[in-house]
Amino acid sequence: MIWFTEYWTENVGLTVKADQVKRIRSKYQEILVLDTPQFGRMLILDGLVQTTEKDEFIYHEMLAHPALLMHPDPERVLVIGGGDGGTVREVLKHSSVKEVHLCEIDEEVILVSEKYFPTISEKLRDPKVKIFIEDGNEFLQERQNYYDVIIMDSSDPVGASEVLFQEEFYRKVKNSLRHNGIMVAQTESPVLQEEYFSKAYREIRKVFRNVGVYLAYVPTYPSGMWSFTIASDFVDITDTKRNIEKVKELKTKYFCDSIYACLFSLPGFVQDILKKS
Ligand code: SPD
Repeated sequence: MIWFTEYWTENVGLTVKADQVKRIRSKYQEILVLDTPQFGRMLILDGLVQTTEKDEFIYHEMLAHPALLMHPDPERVLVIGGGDGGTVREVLKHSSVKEVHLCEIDEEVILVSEKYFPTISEKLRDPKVKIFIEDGNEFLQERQNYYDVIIMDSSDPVGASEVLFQEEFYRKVKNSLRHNGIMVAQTESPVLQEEYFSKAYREIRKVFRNVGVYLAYVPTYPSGMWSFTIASDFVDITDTKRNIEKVKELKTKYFCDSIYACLFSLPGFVQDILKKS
């Protein structure tokens, strides 16, 4: 057994007792797989927890379902990042979806997930899924006006992922969306990463007409309070009654109709951060 710590800031972190299952250095990052008594198996990239067997459903359900419900008829979906496959699995719960493109820069993440996280990666080889091992930023340039929903399942905005949190990138996302297109991105913790959170909101608002922020409780992410930012030019993303009757069919464990109905209820201090962003 070892003790692993993810440093959330210079002064605070998440420490778990664990057995090391796999540690490799890919072309892009260090990939670590741990078995922990509390959170089950954990996937860690460059020292940052990406997903755990115990709480992955919270993040993946909350990232995927609101945008897919708000879109009138989502057929083509792009997931950028998300090589573990959890977001793809949730997207495929929507029967209107005909095609899911997964653009992941690091093929090793996919291979490790398929070997060590079968319940998360189980839909990666579904016939509706096409995997592209490419840089998301370059990938978008070649696909204009194509997707109904684009989901940013990125790692934190450091290193290769930094560009995915900038205005220029969000413009590319917008150009790749069809009419009624919706984008949703994971946008960090308002508690411990206020700068990143606030910057993502600011940059996304420069590009899209309608922007909303919602939260979920993800125990293994910094502070546990995690944010998602959803945006569209043509869809009123504040209408959380749209398709609410479909929520029960999704077979989810965290996302449910009452969470959907009050998706944009935010604590006062988070509203204040957004107001001054
Ligand atoms: N601090 C970790 C944020 C990671 C967000 N992406 C996770 C990818 C899981 N599919």
